[in-house]
Amino acid sequence: MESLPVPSVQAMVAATGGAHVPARYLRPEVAADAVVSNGEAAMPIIDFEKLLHPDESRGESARLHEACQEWGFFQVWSTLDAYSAAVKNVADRLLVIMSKNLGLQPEVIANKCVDALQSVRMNCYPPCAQADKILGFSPHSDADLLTIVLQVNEIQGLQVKRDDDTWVPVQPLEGAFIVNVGDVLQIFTNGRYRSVEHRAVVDTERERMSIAAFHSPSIHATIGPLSELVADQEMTMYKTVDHESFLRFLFSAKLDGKSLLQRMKL
Ligand SMILES: O=C(O)CCC(=O)C(=O)O
Repeated sequence: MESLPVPSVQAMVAATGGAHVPARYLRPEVAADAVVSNGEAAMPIIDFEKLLHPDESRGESARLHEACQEWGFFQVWSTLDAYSAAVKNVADRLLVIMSKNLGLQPEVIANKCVDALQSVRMNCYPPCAQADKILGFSPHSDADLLTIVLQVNEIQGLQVKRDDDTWVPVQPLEGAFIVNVGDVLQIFTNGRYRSVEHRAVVDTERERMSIAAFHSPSIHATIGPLSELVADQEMTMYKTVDHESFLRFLFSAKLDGKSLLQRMKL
């Protein structure tokens, strides 16, 4: 059977700006159908956090049950709070294991993170026809302890700088976070752990999105090599400053490679 060649919708819109719609696409019932105004019959919204909360799950679960029976459609509301709490948990657990790997008591880094700071940034990189001539994000290292990045739509873009100055693209892995050591962890560990420069390139055709969650110690913590790691005979590589001074360094520095670490060097 031969198929009938029809122009694509995009081509039609491009040709007439959408002014001319071929007869076979016209649907008179759209104008005739009753559409209730917004709010008159709002689709159920389920709060995902409540659904998982021991005290509130019963009520929310009943609403979910009803939504499935009455509507068969519902929206799930999950705030960035739920996401940020989940990634903070991942960061905290990784920091405990890292402490042990460094020969420290598990809580040494965690103790610096009571009332830790966390910030979350959503990055959106529109496509660009000249993608090979631009960058989505300039080379930089992160000024925190640990960054956890979710590549939302699994389009490659993040690149990590290696010692030989080559850039290695990070292959998005479905369901995986990308974690990178930040400047503060490099300073805490007196250089044992490396905060590495990275950048983001853009795609020629597809938009890319990522969510980066930055985890830093408490504002009251001092930023400097951990005393437990700086043995008498080991050279201390970085200054110790209070967190506020560190942040002042950060905000007065350009987003330029590892310039912040350079300023912290002794
Ligand atoms: O988009 C990415 O994958 C990385 C973003 C990033 O480096 C940042 O937000 O600091």
